[in-house]
This record gives sequence, C-alpha cells and structure tokens, in this order.
Amino acid sequence: MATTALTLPETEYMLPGNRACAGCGLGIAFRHITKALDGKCIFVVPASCLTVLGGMYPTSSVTVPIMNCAFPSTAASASGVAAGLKVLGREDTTVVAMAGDGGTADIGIQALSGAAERNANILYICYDNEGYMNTGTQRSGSTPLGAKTTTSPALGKCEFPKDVPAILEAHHIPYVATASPSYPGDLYDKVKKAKDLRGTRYMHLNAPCPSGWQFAPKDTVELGRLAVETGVFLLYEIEDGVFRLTSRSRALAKQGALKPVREFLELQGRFSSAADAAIDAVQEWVNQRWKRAIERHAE
Ligand SMILES: Cc1ncc(C[n+]2csc(CCOP(=O)(O)OP(=O)(O)O)c2C)c(N)n1
Ligand code: SF4
Repeated sequence: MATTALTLPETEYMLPGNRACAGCGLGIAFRHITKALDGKCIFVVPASCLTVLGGMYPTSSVTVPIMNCAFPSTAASASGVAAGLKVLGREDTTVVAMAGDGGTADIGIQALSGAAERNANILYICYDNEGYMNTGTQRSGSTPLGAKTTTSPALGKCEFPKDVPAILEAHHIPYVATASPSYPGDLYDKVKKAKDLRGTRYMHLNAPCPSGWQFAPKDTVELGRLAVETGVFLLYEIEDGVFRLTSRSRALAKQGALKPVREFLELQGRFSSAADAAIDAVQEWVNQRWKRAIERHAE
C-alpha cells in the first residue's frame, strides 16, 4: 500500500533546527529521504545548500554521516565509498550521492555518467532548486526558461532546462525516478524501492526554494504541488526501462486536465519580468512533455 503523510514513520534523523532558509524544500525532502533509508546510509555531498543544512564540523543537524567531497567528484567519491563498504561486507548501508542541480547537471555530470556507465552501487539524488542557490542564485543548466537569476537578469534565462533524468535513462541503469517534497508518501516509497535495488539508481527531486524563486516560505508545499498540477514537474519512475507516471501525475493523466503554467509562474518573483512569449513557450514545452509521458505510461 502506498505511504501517505499520515503513515510515514515517526523516527527522525534530522535534529530540530538547521541552517537552511525557512521553508526550504530540500530540508523537507531530506527529512523523508533519511526516514526511508532507516538512517542506515552514508551521504556524499559536494558544496551546496545541503552542506549548509548538514552543518559544519564538529556540529551537525543530522544523525547520519555526511562526507563532503570535491565539487565535480560526487558520484566518483560515492563509488569509492561503496567499494570500500563492499570490502568490509557492509553492503546493507546505502551510499547516497546527493547534490544540487549545479553540482549534477553541470559540474558533476562527467563523474555521474561514468558511475552510471559502470553501474556503480550508489543511489544518486539530485535536488533541483533550479540554480546555484547557495552562492546567491546563479543560472544553472537546470534553470527554467524565463527565470531571472543574477546571471540571467532582465528578461530571464533564454534556454530550456536540461532533462537530466532522460540523460540517466540513456545509461540503462536499473532505476530512474522523480519526486517532490510536496508528495512525501511518493518520495518515501521511491527512496525505499531504490534502497532495495543494486547498481546505480538516480532520483531527481523538485526542490522549491523560497529565496531563489522568490516566494513566501509558508508556500513551499503549495508551490511543489502546483509544479505537478501544471505539469511543469512530472512524477514518474522508470524501472528496468518501463516508464510509469506515479502519484498525482498518474491521477492527472486519468483526469486529463493540467492547470495552466501561468498559475505556477505568477507566484514566483523570478518570473515577474518574463514576457508573454516566454510563458507561452513554457506552456508549449509542458504540453509536449505531457503528451509524450502519457504515450509512454504503462499501467
Ligand atoms: C570548486 C568550487 N567551485 C565553486 C564553489 C562555490 N560554490 C559553493 S556552493 C555553490 C553552488 C552550488 O549549486 P548547486 O549544486 O546547484 O547547489 P545549491 O547551492 O543550489 O544547493 C558554489 C558555486 C566551491 N565551493 N567549490
Ligand atoms: S537558498 Fe533555497 S535551497 Fe538553499 S537553503 Fe535557502 S531555500 Fe533552501
């Protein structure tokens, strides 16, 4: 049976209080990820908001080990930790490489591709807050078209974001999934499933970021829901090559009605100067992706 917010386990691996901004979507997701891993995990993390959330040695806001690594090496470093655990006969500990979209889609993609091609025994999670947020909101390969950042000022970014899960799918790894902190049961179930698989597993998380996207911290969960309700972010999994929409995206595929993307974009200051043509282009991009997802969806 699918897990819901009411049936999530009560054990916590995050201590009260951390250095992330109020309303940080990454923080909510990290809480549910550690629950799904039963705290039996080692995180390998490059410079990012997650290093800030984790805290600076010798203090920490979490009760699981986090190893910091060089920016481009996340997947390679995690592969090494997994190889070490294998030698020690401790393969029941999940090695999680976890990085932002800058650290994944841009800086770490070479090491990630290498690890996936070798089918290294790691779970790689990209939390996608759609920019280099820890250093004050610079544009990344995952920033959406029309979004203002400090390096795409005025009218916003002119390019569409990279489809990183599709790049990972092309490596023929056992498991690729997307998830959102606004759908914690779906997120929890996917991490649990990934935990019990072997080889390279890739998860792409939508991580609403009040500071970089410019919305009120109280609206994080609502923003994550609207990303899914408008089809800007799709919830799905690809298991041994079989694609399935999950959770709310699956229900929307049956009902056949997405909300207009404008309802999601207009709540965020970063789109305040986006031209109508840019919003129309995003809507068309969503329509095409949604059509392809429905065609691929296997019941
Ligand atoms: C080699 C190196 N280059 C640059 C930096 C500065 N830096 C620290 S965090 C960060 C942004 C990372 O962006 P992303 O991976 O998207 O994670 P987020 O900050 O959004 O959580 C940068 C550029 C660094 N620490 N090390
Ligand atoms: S900048 Fe965004 S992702 Fe980073 S801690 Fe703040 S809310 Fe979270």
